[in-house]
Amino acid sequence: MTLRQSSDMKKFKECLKTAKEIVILSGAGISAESGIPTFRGAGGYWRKYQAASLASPEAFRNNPSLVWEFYHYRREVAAKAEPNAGHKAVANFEAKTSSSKKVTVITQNVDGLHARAGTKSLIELHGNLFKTRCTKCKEVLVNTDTPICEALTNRGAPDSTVVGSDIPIKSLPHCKKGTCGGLLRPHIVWFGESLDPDVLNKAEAAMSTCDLCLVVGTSSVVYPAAMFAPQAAQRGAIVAEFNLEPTPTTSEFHYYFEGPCGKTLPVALNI
Ligand code: BJW
Ligand code: ZN
Repeated sequence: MTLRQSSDMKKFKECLKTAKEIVILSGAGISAESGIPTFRGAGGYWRKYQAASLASPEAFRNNPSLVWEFYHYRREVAAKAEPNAGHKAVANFEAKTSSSKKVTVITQNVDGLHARAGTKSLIELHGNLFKTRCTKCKEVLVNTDTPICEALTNRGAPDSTVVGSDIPIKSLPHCKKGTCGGLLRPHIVWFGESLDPDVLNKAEAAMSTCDLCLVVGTSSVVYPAAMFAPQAAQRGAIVAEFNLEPTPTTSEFHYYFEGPCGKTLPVALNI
């Protein structure tokens, strides 16, 4: 589909005023201004590893110690980070329009910053850094302990000169439910894993009825999230993208607002 694209903020705000069901689909870019590295690009490395190479079931099977060090580091960074003007603009918009509009925030982020900014109607597509799942009994629990286990104290340094990881499996976090004792893993959707069907259904339901979608700070290369907004545009919903640079899907959308979303969102959502 080829659209005549606009960066006319005034026109976009008119659409926002009249829209009844709005989805805000966010990615790592919305948390970049809170100091959380994005996945693709220069910041997407921990030690010598690209983040994506540690976010996989194979990586966890091969070296759970290394993967837990990586997630321990990420948990510490996220816990110390604060929601920024972009997260706050989204939460304020939801709060002030809740009686007149249905607003749903679908995030690919696992850092918890949308919730901490006050967003209520939130779908976390890829899980949450502060939840664990037992590899044996599958119980999911919120866990904000820092560190999550004694053995991770002073571990997880991102320095590329640190090599290997040798925490014995018995010292990594384990399930405390009854006699289970299974190894815990982060409750995160890794590459090649399916999204939680309930979570995916909720996201697809919101996407299928929205009349306006804001796509914020995502490279739109990871599926299934990458196809949500293009599909919405194809069935006639208005889609506006907020990013530092064009993405593979930009040409499919009606509006494109370039710049840090900590600056563009507070303007766009202030109606
Ligand atoms: C700013 C900014 C500022 C910066 N202001 N903007 C169909 C075709 C091909 C492949 C597949 C397919 N369907 C499924 C797949 C396989 C795979 C996939 O998509 N691969 C692609 C890479 C090709 N998908 C999956 O495996 C998914 N599972 C699945 O579909 O199961 C069924 C299935 C499996 C296999 C085959 C077919 C079906 C699961 C995906 C789970 C993704 N998990 C991760 C890791 C989480 C781990 C963790 O956090 O520890 O989630 S990957 C990583 O990417 C993370 C993110 O949520 C996700 C998206 O990244 P995001 O948010 O877009 O970040 P970036 O860094 O890419 O982009 C940041 C953007 O912000 C940039 O555009 C910047 O310009 C911008 N920006 N500062 C505004 N201030
Ligand atoms: Zn268990």
